Amino acid sequence: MSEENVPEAAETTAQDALPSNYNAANIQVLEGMEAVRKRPAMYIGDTGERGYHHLVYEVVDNSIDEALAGYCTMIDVTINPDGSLTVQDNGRGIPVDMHPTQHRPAIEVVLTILHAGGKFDGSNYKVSGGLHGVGVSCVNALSDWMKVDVKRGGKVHHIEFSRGHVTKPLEVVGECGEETGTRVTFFPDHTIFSCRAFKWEILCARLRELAFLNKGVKIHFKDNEGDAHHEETFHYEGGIDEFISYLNMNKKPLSPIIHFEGEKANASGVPITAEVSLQYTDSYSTIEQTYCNNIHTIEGGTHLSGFRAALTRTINKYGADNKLIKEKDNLTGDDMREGLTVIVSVKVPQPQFEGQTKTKLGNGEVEGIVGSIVSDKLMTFFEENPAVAKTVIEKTLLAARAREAARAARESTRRKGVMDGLSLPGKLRDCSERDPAKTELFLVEGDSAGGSAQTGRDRKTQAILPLRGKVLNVEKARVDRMLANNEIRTIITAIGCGFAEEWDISKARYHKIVIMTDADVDGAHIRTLLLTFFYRKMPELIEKGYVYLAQPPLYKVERKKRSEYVLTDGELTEKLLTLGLDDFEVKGKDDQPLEREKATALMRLLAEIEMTSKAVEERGYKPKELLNDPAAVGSGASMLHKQFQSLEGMGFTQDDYFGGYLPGLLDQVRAHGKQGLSMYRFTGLGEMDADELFDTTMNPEKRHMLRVTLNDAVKADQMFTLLMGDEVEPRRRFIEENALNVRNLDF
Ligand code: 0RA
Repeated sequence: MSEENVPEAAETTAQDALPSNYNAANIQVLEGMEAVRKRPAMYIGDTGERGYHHLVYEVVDNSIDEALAGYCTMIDVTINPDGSLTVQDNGRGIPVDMHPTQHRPAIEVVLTILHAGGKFDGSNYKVSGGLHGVGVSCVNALSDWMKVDVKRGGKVHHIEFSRGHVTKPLEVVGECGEETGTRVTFFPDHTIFSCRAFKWEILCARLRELAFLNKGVKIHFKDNEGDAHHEETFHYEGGIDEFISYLNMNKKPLSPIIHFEGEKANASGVPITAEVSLQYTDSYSTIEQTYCNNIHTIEGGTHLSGFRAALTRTINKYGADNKLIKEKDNLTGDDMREGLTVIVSVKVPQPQFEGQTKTKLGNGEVEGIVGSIVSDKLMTFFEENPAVAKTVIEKTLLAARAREAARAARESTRRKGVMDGLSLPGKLRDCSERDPAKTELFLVEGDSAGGSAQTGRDRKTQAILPLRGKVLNVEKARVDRMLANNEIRTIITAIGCGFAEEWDISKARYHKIVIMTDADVDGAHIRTLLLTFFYRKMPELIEKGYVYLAQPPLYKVERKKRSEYVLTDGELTEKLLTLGLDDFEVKGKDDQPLEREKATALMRLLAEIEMTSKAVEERGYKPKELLNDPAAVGSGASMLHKQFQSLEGMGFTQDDYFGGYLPGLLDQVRAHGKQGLSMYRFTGLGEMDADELFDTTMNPEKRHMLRVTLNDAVKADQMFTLLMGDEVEPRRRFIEENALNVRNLDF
């Protein structure tokens, strides 16, 4: 079809050329949309959770482009009650006039022809663009339906599609005066995707990142689905500098935030821009996040190597010139990056993405551009701030010494065969199966639970490693101290992937590593310490989804000689209420019995109110006063408000609660549920015998396990720093703020 070479003038003037040409255009649309639907993964990566959310990024990227071009200041993203999603912006609006060669409204062309999302005049290159940069037409092809409204030229235009084909042609539906903008609503095609819903956390992380990367753009995000109703606005005038302070919010800074930016034409005279922001903290870890055209380049590339080379060069030169670094100090780039948080963001006209996941920037010219702006400006910064330079270099020297000590420690353990899995730790009770895809390693708190687990397990596929005492907090220890810790060394050896430079995920001896700790404060602490270790030192285990949390039951409930295990407090309440409502009549305000469904909803709500009230009281407040104090803020106050609104929605008043009538009702129902029931609360894994532990927690047929995932790596980093790091005040504040929402502590 691209061979069809009709002169443009003939096309636009000769009316009778239209039908056949229109047909050709139709075929182009048909083929394009079908191609995407046939091989969706080729266009958006995959059809799971990642691809599902990628649809949103493709649409938002168009709005970001409008913002980068200077026409849009606000982007509104909403998850709708029906599971569809809306992206609205105040940009110029997608053009709606007749397309000169396609003889259809331009908007139809933009939304149905592959790669037609770019600007028509060719003067603008598209700098944003999703990972695959496929454009909004792909989203259309993969949506069960899409509805688009455009405000442009004083009119509101509307068009609808299904699976990439027009179902309602473009029409004018109203007037809008001077206003302009685009609103796209779509519902992904569930015959193509395995994912079923948009996740708040995933979208939040990306939208926040986009707001940091594109300073000044205001992104408003709202979740109207289910009873969640979250809402957040991301707007950062400070751009990537604010990104750095966000990333470092719980760390102790050793330097101010240092910002560089520059621009340079590439070989064809088109500008490449680079922006770098960095800060040193007293942490032992490094955060390097690089972006090209707003795409997170996870595998790095030329912008990262340009930055690293310049940092090493500059520190070495400044250190040598000022006699802070000697030849024998033998510093490496890694040493110079300990405690560093850096964002590198480049905008490149024709980016080349390489690597396994196509997230490695390949454009060679970028290396020099980033390198030269960093070298020049960092040297100037050091010269003007010698005290900061000295602090940074001292940290670097300490890192080098620790690295040398760690190397010696590794060398000696390797000689003993510990690191390569040749000699497995004596405490490990290994399984017989050798295919790691079929095996599981249980990290068990305490020797007694370890004993039960060892007796109860499936010897073929389940290995047990009992852990004695506390695991080292790797957030506060350098590598040398870490490798001197027995517990840590044993875990490294058992897993078999090695460590640091020798790390090799393909050597994993188990594809499930299950943390099994008691359901008490100590257990939670050990779990967090282990997660910190995996997250900081073996992140690939988490990325691959190899790390799990066992879910041992909290209660054993017996009734009529039948016993049952209950996992959580919430589940127990639910159980008691269900049993309690059997043969029990709950009366409403009008003295009429409530339907079972309504009674259940009421009891659930009352149990929630009871829980919130308790938490509020523990913090020294009176729920009733808090509710009626217009100045009251905080999670407790807002939660109570919502709960009492729901209660009023069911026809009850505050007095019904605070007067004691409703709490009495709840107690009655619970007491009724408890009749003939015996309950036992487990305080530790050690209380279960081998069979019981296997049945409830380890048996693959029956158990519940949570897979540890990373929806928001930035949040996870902050949380580990916060929970395990040195700063006391932010931790106290965090725990206080989240006392009502303990679930937040599990990431
Ligand atoms: C093509 C050309 C122009 C704008 C857009 C597309 C556009 C697309 C989307 C998608 C979501 N929001 C959007 N906003 C704009 C340029 C229009 C002009 O030159 O006036």
